[in-house]
Amino acid sequence: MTSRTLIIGACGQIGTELTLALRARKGEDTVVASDIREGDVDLMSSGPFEIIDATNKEALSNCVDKYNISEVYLMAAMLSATAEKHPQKAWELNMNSLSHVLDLAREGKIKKVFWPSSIAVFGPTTPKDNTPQTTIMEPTTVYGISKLAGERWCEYFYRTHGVDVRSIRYPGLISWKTLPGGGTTDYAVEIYHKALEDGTYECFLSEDTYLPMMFMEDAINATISIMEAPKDEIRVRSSYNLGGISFSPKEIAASIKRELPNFTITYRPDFRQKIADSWPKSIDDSLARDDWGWEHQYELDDISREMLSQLKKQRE
Ligand code: AKB
Repeated sequence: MTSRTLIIGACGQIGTELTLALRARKGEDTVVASDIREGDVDLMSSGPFEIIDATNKEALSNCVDKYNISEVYLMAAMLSATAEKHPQKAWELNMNSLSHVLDLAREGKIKKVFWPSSIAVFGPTTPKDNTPQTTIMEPTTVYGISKLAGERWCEYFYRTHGVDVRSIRYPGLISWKTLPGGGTTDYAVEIYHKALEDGTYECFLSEDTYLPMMFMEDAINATISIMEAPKDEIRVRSSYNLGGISFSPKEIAASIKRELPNFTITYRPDFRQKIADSWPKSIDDSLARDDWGWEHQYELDDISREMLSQLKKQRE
């Protein structure tokens, strides 16, 4: 039987675009999408889809057997802001799903695993500018703690059981196809929607809060590149820093104004400000560039042009 790829959490912000990109690349039938609930029609109609709770090991194992799965992308997770409201649930989802997938790989049922980490693994004691790959990591959010623990599990399973697991520390991701849900960097997507709907946006972070960010197309390219790289090029088995660009709410507003001169922004920081303040402002991703040839394409103004033109088309 043909071996297939399984995306867990396929209806989320990254999962949706990753599933469509992998189907275009590998063939629609060979990429199985799964999530706890139904999602985008394009995604559901373009290939196999299964409802699966990522914390249910038996359901995962049955799906792996049913479709002869050899590669898994585990994209299901509760993000930083929602996780602060439901810490126990976040911990269970983020950790149990990873533990099940790593276990299935250790048992030899899966050959290769992708698992997303995040800039949230860093904390207030981490150097903030051009944050190095290896540095102080004392995350203060439950999401960050789960991602840091997950990184240690990945490296442990690689070293102890030879599991071929690969990972990226994603920055904030900006996309027009699917809305993000429950993250601290979500403002950088909401702002484009509000710019077109209302011409104004009230930002939940302060104007000078710099965070590392990336356009979704770059993130998808990075994800596929790291998974397709020869095994011996992947020297980091916890997770690679991935930077892209870095900007503040004031700078993204200025970039939108270049396209929509009447756009205005106001600031009302909420509980997410504290989370953002604990994260890096920019990331040193030279190891990803050296090891598997990572390169970003989109700068802030490219992202603004693309976001506004795609969202305008969706509204027509
Ligand atoms: C979040 O804001 O929680 C995520 C992340 C940076 O991992 N986008």
